[in-house]
Amino acid sequence: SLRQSFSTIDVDVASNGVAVLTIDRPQALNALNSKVMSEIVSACLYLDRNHATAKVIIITGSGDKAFAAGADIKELASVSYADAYHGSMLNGWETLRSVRKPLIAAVNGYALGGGCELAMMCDIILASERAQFGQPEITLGVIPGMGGTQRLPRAVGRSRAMELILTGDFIKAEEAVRIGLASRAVPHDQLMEEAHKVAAKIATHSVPAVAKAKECVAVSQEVSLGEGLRFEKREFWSCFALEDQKEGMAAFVQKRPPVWSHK
Ligand code: CO8
Repeated sequence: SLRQSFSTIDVDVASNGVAVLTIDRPQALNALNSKVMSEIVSACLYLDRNHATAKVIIITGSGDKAFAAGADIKELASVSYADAYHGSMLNGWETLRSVRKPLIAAVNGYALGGGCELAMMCDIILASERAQFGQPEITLGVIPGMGGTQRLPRAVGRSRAMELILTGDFIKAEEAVRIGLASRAVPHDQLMEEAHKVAAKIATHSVPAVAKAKECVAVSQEVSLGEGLRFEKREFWSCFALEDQKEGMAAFVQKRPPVWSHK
């Protein structure tokens, strides 16, 4: 089974299409070593390819303390520049961008360094009231390396991102919501229930329409407004090549719920 093919993460896919991927190294605060990283990427790519099974993927951390407290410092400590440059260490991350299904980060505790960056690779960040976010790499004599210097300013603006990245300070869930890093903070014991609610609702929609909407928003983070609007217009009209567009609009007119073929 899917679950048995991984050792550092747990993967569960429910019949409503909601998959939950749990980083399972609570004793190391779910620190992201090479194995964890490659398993997260493989699991997401696998779930993305299998239309029938998962429609939305929730990523969370096991235990009560951490989503992920960063890359594994014990593993990184001895890496040489030559190894990192020639090796493929952590290169797999970029391929998470190719996942078409929505990724929801359910941040149950510390999301630091690579953990904060993993959350920012997701499409929606839901935070437990116990969550803390930060990019403490500067305190280790390095800088963020999995997208922090690029995604954080896009999420919260340049000044706030600079302050977080240059001080290494942590912020609490409420502050993360206020500055737009997380979409919502919820009581700790309701985090997974809320994440499931959001995921389940997304899973009721047309799979290709959801993928197109996600792709357009992702593109907005990379290109000029003009280019983005042109991309959106093409994707909007391309929806009319889908059976789901015919069904969705017919269902509205006939005052009945749509039955998606996801095609
Ligand atoms: N790596 C390895 N082990 C960790 C990490 C980590 N990031 N974080 C915590 N642990 C371990 C601790 O070493 C400890 O293990 P042990 O029991 O064997 O001593 C255990 O988890 C529990 O941690 P603490 O005792 O420290 O727990 P506290 O409650 O006292 O503190 C903190 C919690 C504040 C979260 C603290 O653990 C901490 O500061 N952790 C490190 C946070 C950090 O600096 N993260 C950034 C790491 S660097 C990074 O992410 C770079 C990513 C870019 C990679 C780019 C590749 C291309």
